Amino acid sequence: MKLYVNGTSPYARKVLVVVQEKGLESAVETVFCDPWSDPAALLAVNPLSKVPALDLEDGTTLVDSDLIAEWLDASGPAPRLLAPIGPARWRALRLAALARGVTDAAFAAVVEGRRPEAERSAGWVSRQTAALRRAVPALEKARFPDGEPGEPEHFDLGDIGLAVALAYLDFRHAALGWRSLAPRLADWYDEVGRRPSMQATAFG
Ligand SMILES: N[C@@H](CCC(=O)N[C@@H](CS)C(=O)NCC(=O)O)C(=O)O
Repeated sequence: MKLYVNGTSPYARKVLVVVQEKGLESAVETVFCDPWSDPAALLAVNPLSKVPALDLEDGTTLVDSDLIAEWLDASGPAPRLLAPIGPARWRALRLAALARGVTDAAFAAVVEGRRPEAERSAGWVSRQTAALRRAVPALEKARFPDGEPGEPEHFDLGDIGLAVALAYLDFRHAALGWRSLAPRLADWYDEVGRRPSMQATAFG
């Protein structure tokens, strides 16, 4: 199967981390492309011209990072990155949704900054930045509810979304200083950021 990605997309990185955590590197051919230039090969897989997009052997195409991550988890080998229906699954999905919202706000602010100057909205960027300031402490609370001890060895789809969202804040929003908003999350991130899957998929 072919996975369309680029090197600076947080959505693509989330899926690349899943590929590594599942040990699927030899089953997945990674194709780097620029989605903003509407390359024909990507459009054939994703008419939205967004990465990530996955082209399966039987011609089925999957778009959207969360769908692709869940599909790779369900159809690939152990370890399972999403628990069966029950509290652990809801915890992971809740965390994944909040982390995705942080990624969306962070990415929207970056895209806004790339528009021609006359078309940029400072108000839109500050709305996204305010959302990030509120959401980072909420992420910490969602990851460590009521003093629950950290489990760095546990790295499910919720944690992967969270780790990649924080990595993207470092990459594109260093001025936010997210670590001072969520010191416990910062310790957790220092730990999980050393995982081979995170190291092998660094932005750039
Ligand atoms: N909800 C999608 C978002 C994907 C997305 O927006 N990808 C960006 C790269 S970070 C992209 O390809 N943008 C190109 C465009 O919007 O034209 C997902 O989770 O996969």
